[in-house]
Amino acid sequence: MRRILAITGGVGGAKLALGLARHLAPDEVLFAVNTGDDFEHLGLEIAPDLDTLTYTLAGLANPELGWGRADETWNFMETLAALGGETWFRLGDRDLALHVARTRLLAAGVSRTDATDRISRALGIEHRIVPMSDDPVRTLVHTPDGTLAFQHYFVRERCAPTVTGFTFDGIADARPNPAILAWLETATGIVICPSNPFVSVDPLLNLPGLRAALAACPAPVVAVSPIVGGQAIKGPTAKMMQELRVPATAAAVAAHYGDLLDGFVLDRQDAALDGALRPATIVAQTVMLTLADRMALAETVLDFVDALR
Ligand code: FO1
Repeated sequence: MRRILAITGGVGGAKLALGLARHLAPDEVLFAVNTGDDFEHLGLEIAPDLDTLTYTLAGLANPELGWGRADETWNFMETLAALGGETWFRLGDRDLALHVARTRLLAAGVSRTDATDRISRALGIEHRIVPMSDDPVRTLVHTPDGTLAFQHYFVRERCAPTVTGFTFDGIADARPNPAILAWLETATGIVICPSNPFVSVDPLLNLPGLRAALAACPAPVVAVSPIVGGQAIKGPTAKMMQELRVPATAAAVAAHYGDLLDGFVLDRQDAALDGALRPATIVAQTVMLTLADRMALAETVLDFVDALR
């Protein structure tokens, strides 16, 4: 039996996560999700990466936007705009209900882990999704003009400012989710989904003790490159790498994870790097346009993990 820990951030990670969920039973995979993107907005607790994975696994994700819900309507936003409210971060009518539900659970003293469980179960998800920590961690984006909260950089400023670095506010006092540490005791593989290494995966790896726990776990760690042929499939990963003066290449992503990795999955476009990196490599089609692509990549990754055991 497999026991996979899948580490995931936003849209790209959720695609592979869906493929993994189609191959693995609920007791064979734990999805550990970045919460550095979380913020409080309009009085609501928003957890974008948890939301994206939750909607994806529930079959409710908005395929055009990549975030939020399918079949969305925007009456709340339009009404808020008419009242002169803040509309740079769009909350659809259906999506809004999830944030209200989460906010009420957290206000009642329910942990983020239990709130996530309750919401995902209510949406019919059998696989387990856990926030990386029950403690708040906030990704801050440093730019030459000052520091921005992550969603202000990402959504409000549309990733336009030049990035000089990131910090994860609260991380020193945040404990890794105990469910993740417990899972590692019996894990047979760790998969880092094709999420942004700097803002989606690093918050998790920087939680006190978590990187060491991953390294100490005998299961192989395999990452899937979010960079294909020098470009990010989605989002600002390549732009960030250029601004951080790191080459925007799959090789640089593998180097970023360093000795944590036992295996690295390259896209066909980067086949020239196969065998030329420190971890073991395989070449696959990592661009996931269809459900079949997601399932095929998940199967390839799971076979690679098994081969490295
Ligand atoms: N991303 C946007 O680009 N614009 C939005 O208005 C927006 C709203 C939004 C609401 C709820 C939610 O869970 C996510 C939302 N996102 C939006 C996505 C998002 O914040 C980012 O894609 C992630 O933080 C990056 O992983």
